[in-house]
Amino acid sequence: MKTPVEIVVTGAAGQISYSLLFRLAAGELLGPDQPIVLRLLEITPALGMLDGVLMELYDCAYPLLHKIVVTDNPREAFSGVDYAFLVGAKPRKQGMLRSDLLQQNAEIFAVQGRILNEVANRKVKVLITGNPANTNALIAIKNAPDLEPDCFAAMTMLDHTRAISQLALKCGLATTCIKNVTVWGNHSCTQYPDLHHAKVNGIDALSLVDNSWFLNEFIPTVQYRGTEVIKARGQSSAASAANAAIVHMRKIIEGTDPGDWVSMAVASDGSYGIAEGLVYSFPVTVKEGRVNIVKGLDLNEFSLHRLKLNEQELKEERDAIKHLL
Ligand code: NAX
Repeated sequence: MKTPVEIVVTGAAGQISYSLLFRLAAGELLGPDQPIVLRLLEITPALGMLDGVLMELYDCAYPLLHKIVVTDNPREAFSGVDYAFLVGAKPRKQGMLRSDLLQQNAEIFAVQGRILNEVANRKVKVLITGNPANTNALIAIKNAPDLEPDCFAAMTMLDHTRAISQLALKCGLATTCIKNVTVWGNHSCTQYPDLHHAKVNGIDALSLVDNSWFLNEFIPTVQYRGTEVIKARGQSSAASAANAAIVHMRKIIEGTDPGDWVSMAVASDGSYGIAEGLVYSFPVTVKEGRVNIVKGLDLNEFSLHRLKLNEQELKEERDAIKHLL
C-alpha cells in the first residue's frame, strides 16, 4: 500500500467542509489508489457537530480513508501535513464591520501560520479559503518564515470557475471550449474578472460577445455571485466552494493544461506593478508543483485601473492588520 498522504481541513464542521471532506475521502484530489489521512480541525464548541460528520465519513466505508484525526488543537491537526485546506473562519455577523471580521480572522491565521511553520511538511501546499482570504494568506505567509511563500495561496478559483461558466453559457458552449480567463486581485466584490485574453475555441472571447455584456453583465455577475447565492439559498456558496478548492489543489498537483492558465491569489513578485508581497490573484501556470505568474500580458487603461483598485483595497486590508505581519 502507498504511504497515506496527510490532509488537514480546518472548519471541518462547517458547510464548505461538509462537501469537501467527502470528495477528498472519495479520492477526488489524489486519485483512486492513494490512501489519505484526514485531519479535521474545529474550535471546541463545534466538536459535537463534527462528531456527526465523523459518523457519516465512517458510514461511507471509503476504501482510501486510512485514518481520521479529529481535534481542536492546531498543532495536532497540522502535524506533518502535506496539504492544508484552511477553510475555518468566523462568519460575519449582523452589525459586524468588515474591519472587525478582518481583525478576528487575522488572529486565527497568524496562529495557524506559526504552527504550520513549526510542524507541517516542508513542502506543504496551503490553500486559504476563509475570508478575507487574500489577507489571511498574507498573514499566514508572514508568520511562517521557514516555509516558502509559494507554499501558500488564497482561493480565487471559485471566481475563476464562475467566470468560465458565465462565458460558456453566453456562447452556448461547453466550459471546455473556454481558455485564458483571468480573475485579478482580491476575493471581494472589487475583483476584476477579465476576458481580454480569453479564448473561445481559440477565438478572442471579446470578438464574440458585445462589450456592454462584458461590462454590465459579465463583470458584476461574477463579482456579486456569492451575494446572489446567499439571497437564493439563504446560505453562502458551499458545494461550489469545495469544488473550487479541489480544482485549485489538483492544478497544483497535476499542473495547468498546455496553453491555458488559472487564477490563484499568490504573493506578488511585482508583476503588473502590484506591490511585492501582497497576496493578489493573477493568471498563473503550474508546472511540477511550482506556481508561475503569467507575465507580459497587455493591459489596457480599463484593466489597469481595475488592477489598481484591487491593489489599493488589499493595501488597506494589510495596513489594518500590520501588527500581525
Ligand atoms: P461555516 O460558518 O459554515 O463554517 C466555518 C467553520 O469554521 C465553523 O464550523 C467554525 O466553527 C469553524 N472555525 C471558526 N474558527 C475556527 C478556527 N480558529 N479553527 C478551526 N475552525 C474554525 O462557513 P463556510 O460556509 O464553510 O465558509 C468558510 C469560509 O470560507 C468563510 O470565511 C467564508 O467567507 C469563506 N468563503 C470563501 C470563498 C472563497 O472563494 N475564497 C467562497 C466561499 C466562502 O464564502
